[in-house]
Amino acid sequence: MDHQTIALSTEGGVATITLNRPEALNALNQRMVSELTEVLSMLAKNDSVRCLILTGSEKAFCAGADIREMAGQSAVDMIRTEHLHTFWEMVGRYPKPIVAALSGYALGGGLELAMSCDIILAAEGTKIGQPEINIGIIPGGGGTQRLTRAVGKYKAMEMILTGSNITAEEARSLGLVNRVVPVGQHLEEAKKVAATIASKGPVALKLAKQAINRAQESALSEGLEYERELFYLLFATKDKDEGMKAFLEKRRPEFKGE
Ligand code: DAK
Repeated sequence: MDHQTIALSTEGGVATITLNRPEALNALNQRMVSELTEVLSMLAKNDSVRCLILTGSEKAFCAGADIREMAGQSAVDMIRTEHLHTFWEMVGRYPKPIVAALSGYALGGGLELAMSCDIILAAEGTKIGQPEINIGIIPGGGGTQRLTRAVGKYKAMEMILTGSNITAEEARSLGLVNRVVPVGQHLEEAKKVAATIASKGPVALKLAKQAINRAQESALSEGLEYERELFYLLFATKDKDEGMKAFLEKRRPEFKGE
């Protein structure tokens, strides 16, 4: 597919997807959702890619779903937009780590997209929120669930019921953002984190992500059992042999995802 709304670049095991609809502050329209779905599926199958970065521009990570497009849609139209559900499902269960690098605005579906990623870095002053209530709807891409798990019931209630934004700094203090960096440095910082992640064993990365995500949705005893099973499974990989051998031989490991 010829990409009109996103850009893709890859370097040393890290793929960077840049949202690119500057005229609409990177609002997610159907075209962008289709392009993201296509690129994410392709990168999931590409063994040379071990970590992804999702970013936008300095002015906006993403101002949410495209209101111009949604304005004319009925409930039935929304129910029929199968690709939307496929997309949100796919990002939420993506097999490789994704670092979100925010700047400017991360609102509505934009924040939901960031929360579906695994690590969130933000430039100073980034405005973060779920403003859907201001246009007569509620979050539809997981915001009521993921935000509540991230910041707790009361802050989530305040953000979602009032529709007001918080800053990157406040989001960091709430545990919603990993790190706040100076304006213009969010992508550089994300590249450093992603390069570190990309140097690890891909199978271990995948299973670690799976186990942490399970903690979000299961009882502790079930999560612990799941972790144990995945932990044992890693002892069947060559990467485990290589990682431990490299440690004992005092050299850097070369993980192959086997
Ligand atoms: N949609 C479409 N266009 C948008 C947009 C959006 N979300 N946000 C900004 N734009 C456009 C503006 O219309 C304007 O276009 P022109 O008028 O120049 O043609 C251009 O971007 C620049 O925006 P502003 O002139 O408004 O810029 P300001 O700096 O004054 O304000 C702002 C920036 C971000 C505060 C403001 O643009 C704003 O409030 N934007 C709307 C934010 C918002 O309400 N976001 C939530 C949208 S609802 C689902 C999953 C998810 C969702 C839905 C369903 N399913 C799985 C079913 C998600 C829903 C949402 O995100």
